[in-house]
Amino acid sequence: MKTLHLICTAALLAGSATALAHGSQPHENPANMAADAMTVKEQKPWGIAGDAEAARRTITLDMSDDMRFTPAHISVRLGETVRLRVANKGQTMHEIVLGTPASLDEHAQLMLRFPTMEHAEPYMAHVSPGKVGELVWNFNRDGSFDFACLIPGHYQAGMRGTITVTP
Ligand SMILES: [Cu+2]
Repeated sequence: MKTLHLICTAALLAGSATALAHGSQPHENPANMAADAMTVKEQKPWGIAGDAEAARRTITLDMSDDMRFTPAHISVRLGETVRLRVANKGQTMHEIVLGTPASLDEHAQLMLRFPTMEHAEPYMAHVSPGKVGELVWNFNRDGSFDFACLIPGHYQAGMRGTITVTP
């Protein structure tokens, strides 16, 4: 069941990559409609893409080659739109991906199986060594969530953190 779902997800990702490569017929290709739909804000269990103008607070996280986020825990208020600035203090590529433990586990397994897989969503930021990345997220669901670096090996080495969203 799990395996089947992973394969389907990979097929979907491959399909949309192909659509982007051959995007000359915007209204005839159902795959292009899927690509268009990706620009619409999608509600996730851990929140929704935020508007930069709505961000009243910036939280800065450091990412390091010892596979740690600092801080490894952040707290936000329900409904808050936060700008997350992620500074890569290391010599290798790192990323931050927000999610639930289950969504991150699943995504990490995909990354292991398809290491060159391109992924880009509003709830993630890939940051080159020495650079600072940013994402804006609206935490409109309360609960406990996770963030992680899903680069193969990093997640498995414990490059994760937690987010508490309180009403
Ligand atoms: Cu990393």
